Amino acid sequence: MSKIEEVKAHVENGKTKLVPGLVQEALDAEHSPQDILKAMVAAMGVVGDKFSAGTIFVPEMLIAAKAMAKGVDVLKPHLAGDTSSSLGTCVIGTVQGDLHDIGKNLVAMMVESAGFTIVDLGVDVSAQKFIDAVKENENVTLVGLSGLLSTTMPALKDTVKALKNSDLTGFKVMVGGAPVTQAMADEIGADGYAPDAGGAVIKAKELVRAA
Ligand code: B1M
Repeated sequence: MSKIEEVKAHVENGKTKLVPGLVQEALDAEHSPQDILKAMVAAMGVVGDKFSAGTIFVPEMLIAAKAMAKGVDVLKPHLAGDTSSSLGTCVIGTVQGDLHDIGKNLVAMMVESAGFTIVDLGVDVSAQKFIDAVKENENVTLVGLSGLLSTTMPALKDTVKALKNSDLTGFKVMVGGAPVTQAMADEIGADGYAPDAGGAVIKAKELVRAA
């Protein structure tokens, strides 16, 4: 088994203590940080499939998420890019009712490395909290909304609507998360959508530079 396969297997099995060391060993074995990240994301896909199949339950999902987060901590400095440009502040969070934060954290990390200052509101964030954060922070050019559950798609829609109907200006709204699509983003009036963290960087820059 290659180091990268070991990382994947240990994330799947929620080996929180072993994953950071294995990620470091994979880096030392000259696997690219992007490939290691891809393996960890794939591991979470397997975890989700097992949950759907009823072979694992919420605690196992949670521990796998913790293992992945520990691995991402080791990868973070290796994924950071050019931070020399200043593209303003990105307020980001997972919408109300939703506690999933791994994808949102990856997007925040990559968008930060592209030159944005990040204000991360965390998970289960109400529309009002997003609005307050736009008011309270300087030079907000982007608001990022993440949603992972079908049941929180209405909260995503309501948050976009509340931001767009507020008297605040000067920022674009980007949405993402597994159930979100470009068609849905268009329908709910978001300015942009990205399917993954790499795409989020491209879309964030495009939205802000076009403003
Ligand atoms: Co939950 N969960 N979960 N879960 N969970 C899913 C999402 C699910 C698909 C699993 C399944 O059934 N197969 C399913 C949702 C089904 C649906 O609604 N369509 C589900 C469910 C049902 C639930 C609960 C309801 C389970 C229960 O209690 N019975 C519950 C809900 C709790 C709540 O939120 N209120 C629940 C709880 C949890 C845990 C807390 C145990 C844990 C989350 C821990 C944490 O995040 N800290 C968890 C986990 C780990 C998962 C899976 C297994 C993995 C999610 C993940 O981290 N993926 C997930 C199954 C799956 O995704 N296949 C599942 C890896 C991550 C890198 O990908 O988050 O998609 P992702 O992010 C990507 C893109 O989506 C995109 O870029 C990211 C990076 O590439 N992206 C953006 C994300 N946000 C973006 C924002 C952008 C742009 C792109 O712009 C701003």
